[in-house]
Amino acid sequence: MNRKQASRRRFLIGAPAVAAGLAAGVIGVPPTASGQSPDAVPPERSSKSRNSYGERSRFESYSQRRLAGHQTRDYGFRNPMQDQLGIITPVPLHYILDHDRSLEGLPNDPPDIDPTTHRLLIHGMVDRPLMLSLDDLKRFPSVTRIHFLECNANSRPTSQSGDVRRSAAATAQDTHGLTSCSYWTGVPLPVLLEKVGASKSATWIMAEGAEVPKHFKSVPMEKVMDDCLVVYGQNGEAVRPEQGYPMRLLVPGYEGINSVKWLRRIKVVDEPYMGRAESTEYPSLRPDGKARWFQFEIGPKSVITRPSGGQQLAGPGFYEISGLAWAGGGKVRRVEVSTDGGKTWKDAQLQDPVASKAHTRFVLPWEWNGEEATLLSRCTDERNTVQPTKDEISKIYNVDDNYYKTTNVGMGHFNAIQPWKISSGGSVTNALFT
Ligand SMILES: Nc1nc2c(c(=O)[nH]1)N[C@H]1C(S)=C(S)[C@@H](COP(=O)(O)O)O[C@H]1N2
Ligand SMILES: [Mo]
Repeated sequence: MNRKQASRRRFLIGAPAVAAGLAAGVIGVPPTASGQSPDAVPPERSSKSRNSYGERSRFESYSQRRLAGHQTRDYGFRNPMQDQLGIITPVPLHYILDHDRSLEGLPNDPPDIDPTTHRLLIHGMVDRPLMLSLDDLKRFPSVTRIHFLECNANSRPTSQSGDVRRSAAATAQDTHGLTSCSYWTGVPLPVLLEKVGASKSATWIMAEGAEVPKHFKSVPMEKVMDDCLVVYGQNGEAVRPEQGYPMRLLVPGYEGINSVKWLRRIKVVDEPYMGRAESTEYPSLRPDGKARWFQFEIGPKSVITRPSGGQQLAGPGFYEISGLAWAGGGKVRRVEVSTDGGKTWKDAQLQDPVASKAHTRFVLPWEWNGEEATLLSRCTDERNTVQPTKDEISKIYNVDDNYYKTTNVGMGHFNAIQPWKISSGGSVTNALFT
């Protein structure tokens, strides 16, 4: 073993013990621990009743961040993905996106739904309309699957006031925090549609939520029959209120707006309903007036979460570059990482499990020499579709770089390769629009 390998080994072994001692946001190689012993036994504190719902350590402080300058009629929170380990988003940190609550003069809290009185109606072009309680739903055969959700506005380069997505100071939470990934439990929708005897000539469903503004969305029947679920479980417990308690539609790999929360009605129909979600707002508009319509599937995307914007490298030496990749079209096949601004690329290692339409953790060992560097990651999905650069997206939209500085128009599905710039002093900044 040469000296480099030896120090790397010490890092890997020593890391968990010393990580807690590092200042928040600082990442790097811990000092050698030879000749030292672990700290004394920590002080005991009286703790909460053992019967209560647990809490994390009081020393952990990462949290969701309220959406600033998003559409005023939307309310939500971004996920602190730069602090997340593995691929499952802790339920209390899952991003949130709710429409129209302020328009209706409603509080921002999710609707307070009693599961014993909540019902899901399945009707329309069916032989036997059905009214299901949560208990009824739980009597159907269930599946549990890992899937991400992502708002089509995630990473979108608009800059309403207070929005830092275009600034050098943006963190991964700012640029990519409107996506999260959970282990969902529920019933395949085709099973329920067979039970009601859905007509063979039906081509769409319309799904509606139970909240006062009654968000609704049309979903093509082909997608429904492929992999849609009605879920009631999230990471081993009931779907939490913000995510749609007691049940939500889950449309894996499609933009989040399809996954209707607080699901109370599914109507089997033969055309899309052309509500706001399909007509006026969600198509991605080009400056020349043309729009991409019915673009539901999330393209291949990735982001390095460590090191990422706002973090500070402790000094030259060994780092594990780590990030998340995902694709609405299936599994992530490959993630490449560049540490020299795109001149050369290396294959990152994909950590198990690599699930379909799920966040996938990638890692790459890296020796930082202390010079300026730009880190990039590029995802390829199982169909061999490759994550585009910003310039490739510009071509599709027929825009130049000035467009990004001024536009407040929604350019949804923005999945450009994200560059993080590392200064010689070790600070990490957003280099996408700066
Ligand atoms: N009933 C209902 N469902 C909804 C919404 C909503 O406002 N009401 N927002 C949609 C949008 S735009 C997104 S991105 C996802 C967000 O899901 P989450 O809040 O669980 O992250 O839910 C979708 N489902
Ligand atoms: Mo969304």
